[in-house]
Amino acid sequence: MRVVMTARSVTKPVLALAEGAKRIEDGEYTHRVAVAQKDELGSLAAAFNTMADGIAEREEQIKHQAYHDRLTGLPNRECLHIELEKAIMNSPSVAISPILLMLNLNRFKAINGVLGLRTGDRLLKLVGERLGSFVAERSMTFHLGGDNFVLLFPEGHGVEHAVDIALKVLAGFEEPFLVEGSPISLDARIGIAVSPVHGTDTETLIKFVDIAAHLAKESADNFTVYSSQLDKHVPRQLTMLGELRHAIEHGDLELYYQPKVNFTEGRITGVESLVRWNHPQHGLVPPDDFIPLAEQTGLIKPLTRWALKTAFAQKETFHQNGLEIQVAVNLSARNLQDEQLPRYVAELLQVHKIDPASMILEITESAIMVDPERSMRVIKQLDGLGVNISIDDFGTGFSSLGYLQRLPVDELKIDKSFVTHMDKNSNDVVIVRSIIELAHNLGLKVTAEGIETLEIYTMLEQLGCDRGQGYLMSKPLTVTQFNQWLRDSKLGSTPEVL
Ligand code: G
Ligand code: G
Ligand code: MN
Repeated sequence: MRVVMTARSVTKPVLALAEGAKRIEDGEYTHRVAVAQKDELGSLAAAFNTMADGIAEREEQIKHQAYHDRLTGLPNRECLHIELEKAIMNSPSVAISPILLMLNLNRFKAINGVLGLRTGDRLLKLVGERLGSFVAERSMTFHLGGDNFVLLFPEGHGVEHAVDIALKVLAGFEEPFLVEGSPISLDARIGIAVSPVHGTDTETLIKFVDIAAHLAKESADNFTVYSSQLDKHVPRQLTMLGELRHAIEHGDLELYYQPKVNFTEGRITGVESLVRWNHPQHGLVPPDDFIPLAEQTGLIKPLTRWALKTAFAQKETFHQNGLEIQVAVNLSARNLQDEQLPRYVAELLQVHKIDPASMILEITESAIMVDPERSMRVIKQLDGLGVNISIDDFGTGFSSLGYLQRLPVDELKIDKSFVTHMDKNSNDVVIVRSIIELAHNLGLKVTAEGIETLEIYTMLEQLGCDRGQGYLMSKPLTVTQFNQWLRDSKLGSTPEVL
């Protein structure tokens, strides 16, 4: 009897500790091990809980550093991208849309030079604080580094509203800043870009507000509204929008397929599908020219459904021809907010009688970060169907490892920016090697994209990379071209075909 008691009072706390360790491994740091005993196990549990706190705190710090400027503590450029993306997606109408103001300080370099870097730093902190007093609820100040600040008003009301804000901010800068008792006047200049008149996507708006801010530096006025391209840009986008809708409905889009080689087997075991638009006047339009537009206008939903439908049907045809290859489809940020998507995918799996694991859905890190909770729900449902999930452009986003662990991911795709110059840049090799190790430690497959030379192919093979994709093997091809390529290439032989 006594023996049993002792065994129990040891196993239970040990089990509690093991459970705690498992949770930490899964990226959950808030769990506390409850072991009340006053013996060694009790102290071990206490030490364990302190360790969990430490890890949680460090993860918070790392996350904070990734998204905040170190000097002012304000959200940084990465954060601006995410917040602007959110603001664009959530803008309720054309009349209520994001406004961006970018503020630069004229001759700030000279101030730094004359008064010293410490005073310069002190001033930048004060500028950040003063800007904070102009942002009401739901608007934000960002510090992009140096003397470069951005104000984002997610629910703006057009150009006049933006100018109104700029004038208020400029008036606020007429009051000198006090540094160690001395008043210092700063010459603030503001650039303005407003959605949707100047652009409807994150990249464009940030680019245009930057141009406007540069113009403001040279200008007699101390603010400039972006405009030079306005007249050319907007009508073109509107025409494109109508044409794109037509293209989705009438089949002017086409899926191209880029082979993915399996390094161990030395043959093609997958393809990534990439959409192209056969435009009646402009010829073949690359996705970078219309995917952002589709993403900002809701057209991405029918576009992605079209891509999924086409890729799944193609997968069935490959299978009927005895070709067992995994087919990848790209999803956009907005698709991860679409809670109907998993059901659509489930239907396609059923209609085409496809082995779910032979389909792989590529999502980018930044897409997940737009609304992590909702994305997670959609991704988990997709995973529940048995389809594979891949993180695209891996290494370019800022998702924490905690997220990665909680997502049901099957593959990481190393962004081509790390791969394409691996032969000349040893930093790239370090990054690529670390991503491969990280993936393998998490039990994931790794694909390297952007392989353009045999040298890089060999390096990746030696680093233990699982799969590769790039112009060395082939650029994206039409189905007909792909089938032909597969017959001609020595990478094409599949056991099923032989
Ligand atoms: O094929 P490149 O082929 O130029 O593709 C450029 C970009 O467009 C890539 O980032 C790719 O992920 C994206 N893209 C290509 N096809 C699709 C698609 O069907 N859906 C989505 N959402 N993005 C795509
Ligand atoms: O979805 P993703 O962003 O991963 O899209 C892949 C993109 O990479 C497509 O635009 C495709 O055309 C492009 N691509 C594929 N192979 C190579 C390559 O070897 N070099 C370069 N520069 N681009 C490539
Ligand atoms: Mn991709």
